[in-house]
Amino acid sequence: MSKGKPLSLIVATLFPEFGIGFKNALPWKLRNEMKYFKTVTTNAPTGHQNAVIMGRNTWESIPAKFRPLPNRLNVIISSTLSNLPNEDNVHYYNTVESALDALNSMDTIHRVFIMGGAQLYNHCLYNKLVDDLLITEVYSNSQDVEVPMDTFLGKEFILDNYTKTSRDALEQHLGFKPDEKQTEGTFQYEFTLYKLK
Ligand code: FOL
Repeated sequence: MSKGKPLSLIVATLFPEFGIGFKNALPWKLRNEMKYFKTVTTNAPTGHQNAVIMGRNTWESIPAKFRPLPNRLNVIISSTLSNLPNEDNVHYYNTVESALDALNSMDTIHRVFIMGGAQLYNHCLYNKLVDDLLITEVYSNSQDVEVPMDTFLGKEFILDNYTKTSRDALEQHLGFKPDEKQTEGTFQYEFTLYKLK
């Protein structure tokens, strides 16, 4: 394992419980939020591209027409490495540590993002592999309809070990000014940056 390229975790979570999924899918459809994910993970200087690291379940949750995610090196972590497609711009590793070692030695890779799911997020959090958390805080507007959730981030661990930064720090990190508080359907959300204490 090595320190090298900036390593960020990117996630949209339902507050206050830090729910992230239901039945191996996102529990909502937030068009502009997905656009933010795409922009942030794709933006790289000319001649470079970013890498997105995901677990096999997350890979399978991406609609076939969108994968591999274009203009990014797609890195899939799978302990079995079986039944995986052989595609351009898709690399496989057994562990996230071996993936990071390999990516750190690739000159054309700019930033590296951990994009889920829960197993990979929580492994990277508990092992303090990531310094920056790009968290979209999602809130439900609806009091009577509960959002179904069966997958969560380690909320206590995040609040104990990370601090939410200012909007300025977020803009500096991203290199652009994202939209402020937004509403889509029955959800409100806000883009934030948390840093390791
Ligand atoms: N982080 C954030 N902030 N929001 C998310 O929705 C999110 N989702 C995942 C990981 N981190 C996230 C994992 N799930 C696609 C689909 C599912 C997914 C991640 C990405 C996907 O298809 N992305 C396309 C854009 C699709 C579209 O335009 O609708 C891409 O090119 O990034």
